[in-house]
Amino acid sequence: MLERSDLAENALQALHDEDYDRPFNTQSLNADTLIFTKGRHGQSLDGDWNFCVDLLDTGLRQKWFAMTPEAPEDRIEPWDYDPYMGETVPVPSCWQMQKEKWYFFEGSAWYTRPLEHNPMPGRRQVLRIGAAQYDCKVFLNGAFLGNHYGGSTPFCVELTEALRPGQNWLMLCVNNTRTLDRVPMRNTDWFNYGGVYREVTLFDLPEVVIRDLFVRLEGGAIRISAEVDGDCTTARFSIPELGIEADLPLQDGKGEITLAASPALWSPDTPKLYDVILTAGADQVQDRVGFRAITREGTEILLNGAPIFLRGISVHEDDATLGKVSSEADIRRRFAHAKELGCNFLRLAHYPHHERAAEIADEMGLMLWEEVPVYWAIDFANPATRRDAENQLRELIRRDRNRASVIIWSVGNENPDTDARLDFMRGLAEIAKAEDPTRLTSAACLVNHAKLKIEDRLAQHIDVIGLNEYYGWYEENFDELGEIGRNSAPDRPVVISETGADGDSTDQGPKRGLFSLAYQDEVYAKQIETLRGLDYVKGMSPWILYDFRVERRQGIFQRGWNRKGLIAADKATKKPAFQRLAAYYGERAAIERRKAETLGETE
Ligand code: GCB
Repeated sequence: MLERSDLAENALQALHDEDYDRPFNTQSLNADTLIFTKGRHGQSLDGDWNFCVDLLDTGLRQKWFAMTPEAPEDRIEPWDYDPYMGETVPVPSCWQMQKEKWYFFEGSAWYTRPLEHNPMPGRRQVLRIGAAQYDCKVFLNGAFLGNHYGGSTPFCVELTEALRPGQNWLMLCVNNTRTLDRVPMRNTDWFNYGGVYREVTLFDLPEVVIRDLFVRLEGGAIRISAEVDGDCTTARFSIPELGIEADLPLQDGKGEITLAASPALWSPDTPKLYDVILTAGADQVQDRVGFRAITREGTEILLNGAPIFLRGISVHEDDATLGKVSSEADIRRRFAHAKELGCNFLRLAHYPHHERAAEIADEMGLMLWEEVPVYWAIDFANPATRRDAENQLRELIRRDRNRASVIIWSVGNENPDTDARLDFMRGLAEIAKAEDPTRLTSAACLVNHAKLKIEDRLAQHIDVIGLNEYYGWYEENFDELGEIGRNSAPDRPVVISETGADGDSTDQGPKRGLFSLAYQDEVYAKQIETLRGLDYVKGMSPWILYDFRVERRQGIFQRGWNRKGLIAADKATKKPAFQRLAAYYGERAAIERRKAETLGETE
């Protein structure tokens, strides 16, 4: 902790130092410091935290994190922030949703809370933050413990050494400023929320800690990879329902085994999950895992060897009152609406969604496309940007690779066709395969508008070509869509990852023309008519389930919202296009059922 005289000294120096944040931008909290937490019970640190917005980064300059708690009447120096008292906000939350004056705030904000600690020999304490948008620096009792980049993936930090008996002070500095080198960059079509908006948990762990567990069906057998920290040479793996019990030998903390087994396969119709348990030393984790194979062959996508059509819908994490916070109820409502639409698939755009989403999709039998925010004009030539994107992808995959529902890792969306982009995104696709060879990769690719044809150099490096097309909306000549369809002969499956039109369902919405509900419905009708004839299109996830908040949409029918939702922002009012898509998906599902029946008869 700083002495008082240091504080004064420090305040002065801080006025002249523009390199003040350099020591804190270490990116030391990353995929390699994550700890597997499924099946663990931690102490929730959710609830009220002291809070202060800090536009000028005064806190980092003056080292607010190092101030010794002191009653105001005992202080001999003026403080510019009171970390230990004063205003609070709930965690998780987005500050934009807490006070109107913070609605457009972009910058640093400080979160502080006390932490009681009762030291026990041989125990380790690890803090896990579900997500903080975008850069989060962690301090404990004045010591800087590391920082994390990336607004939608979890990160862990070990507190053991820095904790002291009794009361401790935990401080987070969270910064949501949009900059050129971030992922995403400065310009997005979703709202730049800020804050600690997912759960914060403290885990009390033994000395030997299971860092990672990856369980999947690979080549018809069950394959298990584990990583363990600490002195341990063998872990024990089991799936009680399958009668599986096996030793997993570890070398330098890592081990892999393959076990012959015939589990019931997971599918949307039979979303069967098994409890899996890994024990290492005194540590144990548990997960619920489904086994299935997702592959591609020519232009087909195969689930457990059978061709499927992805009846999907795209969805953001956005809520009129909660912002980017996703409650369990919100995720369940999202999926219930998708089911009502006839979906078997959702595109979780454009960043990793709350981890409960994939767990719930596992149980409900929905397939998912998960994605990192490599969106539009990323600074592809910048190595720091690449490091950040690669880390976000690794964190997402390590978080969710035990989820049978996740069938696609997407490495980006609508990025300009440059050499730097190709190198960057090909690299991401390779990382996805290295981290997880059991899923398909994709990205929203490009169309050559001169040749009217799907053409993207990235396509040969991914499994599924995602295509965002807005014929009837941004592209007015609808006939071109059919032409693109006819001119293209992709060698792999295409999924229409976006299509749609705005429809303003409020009282101010127009009765006809652009932004009317009737026009939105008409676009869906024409899209369905054109796409249904394209054999290589193996799925679609139109844009989007709900209207969502965004700064860049300020037209008279938008007023701060992207209104391409099939359901309005109240998450209740369905627009006519909802029924239009539901009717088409009903028809497709019937075709799929008939196909499956004939296949069953001939087998
Ligand atoms: C797109 C983007 C998506 C936008 C959407 C739109 O192509 O991928 O993020 O929100 O179009 O509404 O313009």
